[in-house]
Amino acid sequence: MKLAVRRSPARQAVQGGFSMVEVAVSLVIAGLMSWAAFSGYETVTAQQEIERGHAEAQQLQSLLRAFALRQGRLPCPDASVTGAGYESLVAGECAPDVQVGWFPYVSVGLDIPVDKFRAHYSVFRASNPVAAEDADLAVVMERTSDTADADSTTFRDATDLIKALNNASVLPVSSSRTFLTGDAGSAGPIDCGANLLMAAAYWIVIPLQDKDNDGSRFDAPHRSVAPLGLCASSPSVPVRFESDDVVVAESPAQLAGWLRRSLP
Ligand SMILES: [Ca+2]
Ligand SMILES: [Ca+2]
Ligand SMILES: [Ca+2]
Repeated sequence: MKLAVRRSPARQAVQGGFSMVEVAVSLVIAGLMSWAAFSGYETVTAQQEIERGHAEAQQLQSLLRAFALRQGRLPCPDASVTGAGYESLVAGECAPDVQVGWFPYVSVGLDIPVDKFRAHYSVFRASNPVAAEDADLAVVMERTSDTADADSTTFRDATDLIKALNNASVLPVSSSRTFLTGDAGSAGPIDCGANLLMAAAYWIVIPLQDKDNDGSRFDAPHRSVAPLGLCASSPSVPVRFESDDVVVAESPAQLAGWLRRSLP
């Protein structure tokens, strides 16, 4: 049903004038709103991406821990240039000089993600000819003098990795092994040369965007070209103007504690 509304010619003219003003005003408002909506959208997207980066990093951390518990070692990095996703093994063992590379996605049962989520990964390695003092976390080794008899459940298992982690935790922090620097806050400056904060059993860095505009998604202090550095900023580092890299890491003592709590 239609309702007919009668208007006087004068009222129609006034109404026509209002309409033009209204149109002009509403155009301006619409413009402002879409501008606000657009910039808001960009902020939300950047925030969502960072949250997704954190979620990805936590998933990799969970997989890494499960791998450690099951295998009695940490995964070997993928040292290939392009990152095919496989551990860099030689005769079934992590190649001796491989401490850092791409995260070995395929070897731990994952698909390789898109570039902005594709992580670099470093593992702590300090081999020692005395097995009881060895701290090479990427290698399975009997470190607690168990023998390979049928009754032994602790031969070359997670307890031997815990031994290696304990050995690692008493070594002085060194720039020649996987380590963390500060967070530009309470953990001190982000300075891989001057602030060797602590040894890390491993670190994982997800690059997201190229915020420091050097042509690589990885931002300082994380190196993007060979040789990759063994240094990552502390996981507590906030998102900064010049870096949105997401870091997860654990000290040897932290990972040993998690393994002890998780042992059957
Ligand atoms: Ca053992
Ligand atoms: Ca970045
Ligand atoms: Ca960069």
